[in-house]
Amino acid sequence: MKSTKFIVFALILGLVLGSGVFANGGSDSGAKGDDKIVVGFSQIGAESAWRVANTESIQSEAAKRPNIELKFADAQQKQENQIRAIRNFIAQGVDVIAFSPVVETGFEAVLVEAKEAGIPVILSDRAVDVQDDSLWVSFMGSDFVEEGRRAARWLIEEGHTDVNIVELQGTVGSAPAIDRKTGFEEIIAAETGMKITRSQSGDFTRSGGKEVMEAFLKADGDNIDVLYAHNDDMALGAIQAIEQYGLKPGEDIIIVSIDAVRGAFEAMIEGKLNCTVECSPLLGPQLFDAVEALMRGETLPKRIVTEEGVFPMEVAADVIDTRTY
Ligand code: GYE
Repeated sequence: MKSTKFIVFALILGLVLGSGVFANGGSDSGAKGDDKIVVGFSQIGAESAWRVANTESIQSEAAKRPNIELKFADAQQKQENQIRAIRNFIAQGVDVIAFSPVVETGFEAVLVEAKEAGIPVILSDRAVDVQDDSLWVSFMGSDFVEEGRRAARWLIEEGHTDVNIVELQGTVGSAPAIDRKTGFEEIIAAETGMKITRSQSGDFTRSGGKEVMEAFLKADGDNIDVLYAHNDDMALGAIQAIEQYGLKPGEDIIIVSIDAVRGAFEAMIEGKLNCTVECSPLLGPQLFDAVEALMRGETLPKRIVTEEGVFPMEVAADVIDTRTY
């Protein structure tokens, strides 16, 4: 039923475009005989500095490669928009679909549609939770569980082991929010003095981080020793909330977050953020290397992990100029 509908739709679209989009799964960019690899990328949105840098990396890398045509869609943090974008890519007969899934679950049906249409799917940055792993060819991005562990280990190494911790979680149901919580909890489990007293989502945004931190402070102000934020943007929003509340971020409340974006280094130089764990958004080059390898008929590794470090405030001033995002 679905495939009949798809064929009818494809025929109509093919007639409208009249450009052989479906014949070679190639480009509809206009140039005759041009054999570009058409990649449909569904991005989550522009919720954080990390995401903006990730989009820039993907778009600028695509622009550098004459054999690549990128179709880019911004889902504004909504899963339904992502599903719609992926369906459009399938209807257009792109060669490869890549996307960064806003949440882990709920993508099964559309991934089956892509598979039935013979279009390989690469997961970029975030993973999906599906039974059938053959619905995607490769997942490239960070080890979020390890990032959570690194944040916790840094606190322990610095002696912050008798502390009440508040946690600002990322988007509910997203791979980084789930995994960063898991990794952090795994490490602090062995420390009886380290307790997460409050934990809520700030949706990975600066405004979300500020708002939730205000509520934490209102409820518990003097009993918060540490803030663990799943990304820098939420930590930066929380810093504002802490200052407005009359406490000193980085001193009265120790703050560790994840991403290592420029704003985090600036906050560390000002003494307001204590540590950031790196999560690189610069996935463009490896994404298009993978796309090209796939089109040459190579089998991609199922998992490509990004290499990353940890930056405490003491090194911020020395390192900031080497940061590119
Ligand atoms: O940490 C956060 C962004 O998926 C790793 O998404 C990414 C996360 C990143 O909004 O800042």
